[in-house]
Amino acid sequence: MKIVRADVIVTCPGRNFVTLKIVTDEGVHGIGDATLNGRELAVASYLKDHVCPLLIGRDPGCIEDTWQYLYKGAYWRRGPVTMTAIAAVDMALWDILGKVTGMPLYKLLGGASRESVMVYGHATGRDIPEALDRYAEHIEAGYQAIRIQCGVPNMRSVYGVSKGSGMYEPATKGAVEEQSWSSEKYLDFVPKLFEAVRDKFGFDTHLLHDVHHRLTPIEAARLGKSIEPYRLFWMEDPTPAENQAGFRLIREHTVTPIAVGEVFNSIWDCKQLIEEQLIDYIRATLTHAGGITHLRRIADFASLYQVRTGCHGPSDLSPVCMGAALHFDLWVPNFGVQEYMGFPQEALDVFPHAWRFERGTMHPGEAPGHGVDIDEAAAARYPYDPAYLPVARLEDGTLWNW
Ligand code: GCO
Ligand code: MG
Repeated sequence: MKIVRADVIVTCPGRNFVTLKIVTDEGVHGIGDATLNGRELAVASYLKDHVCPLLIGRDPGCIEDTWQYLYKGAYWRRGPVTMTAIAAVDMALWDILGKVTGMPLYKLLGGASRESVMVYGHATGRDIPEALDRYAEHIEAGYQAIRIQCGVPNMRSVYGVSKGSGMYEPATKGAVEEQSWSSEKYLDFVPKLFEAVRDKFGFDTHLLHDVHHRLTPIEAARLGKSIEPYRLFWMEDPTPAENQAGFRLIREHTVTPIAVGEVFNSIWDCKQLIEEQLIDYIRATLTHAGGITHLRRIADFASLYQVRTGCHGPSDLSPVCMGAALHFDLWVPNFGVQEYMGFPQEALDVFPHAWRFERGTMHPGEAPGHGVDIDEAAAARYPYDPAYLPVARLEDGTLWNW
């Protein structure tokens, strides 16, 4: 079998998504997610201008060789744009293999290690009472794991809290939104949020929280220590992770589990974090970390150190990534949890999918491949609409980590 076409589809059903569609001479097609929030067209161009021409004539079954060819063959290794493009190819090729063999992806990987995939949802509020209401709704919906984010008193804006009543969506159209940040105010306030959750709901749900790269290592250590009584499932991205050794400082002070990796795109970004056991959960995901072929490598390496997976799953990764991730999660032996934010209805219409949600757990379904397709006519009704992620500034105007 040979690849005869590779097309890039950019669409905005509620938000922007980039999808790669690969077609074979036998008429089988596979799709992969290539969405990099706020930088979508860079990946679309990388694929269209530099990768698609190389795919024509290749055997779609040579998945590993194609991965190595695109990674080593570019000479310029790693980086979010390159690795997202490679991931889309990889996801589409696994999809084709599944369709050709008639097997769902999780079976190709080695079969299910569990009955279903535990997902965590987002409970967010402008203040503690509102956040607790959202938390209660998640318990009601059956979630066993819930992330909580909340507005901080006297701080203009904060990561993870929606402005209106709708779904949280950080990317904005037009001008880049400027948010403000004070680590001091946050650190004084946030333990009270967790205390309120545990006081009201007890310890039966897994409690998660995203620090979104805002603290220094010693501040993160202080946070982790101060929230130990509330026994979080994890504190996410407590500090930027370019300097992996920086996490030693956090580890020396606290037993609060740490999850990192949503901005990682290669095993090299987390090698030290994993082998020194500086984290508990690796959050790299298929779309940004080289697809199934590479994420499997990361997960296998992590398993040697009892680090479990906690794949990133925001609404800015498409339903294609969600489907493929659920197959991966169902198989991966060292699974921790999967993030699930949900999607706007228009996005679900553009991407018909076999995956399903049921009371806090998900299943990828039994369709061959990853079980997600694209309705191109529907996609064409939603043209690309540029949007940017916000930036954060300290209260004196210094640009900070968003
Ligand atoms: C998460 C993430 C997201 C990111 C977003 C950026 O934990 O889900 O932090 O909310 O901010 O994916 O595009
Ligand atoms: Mg995050």
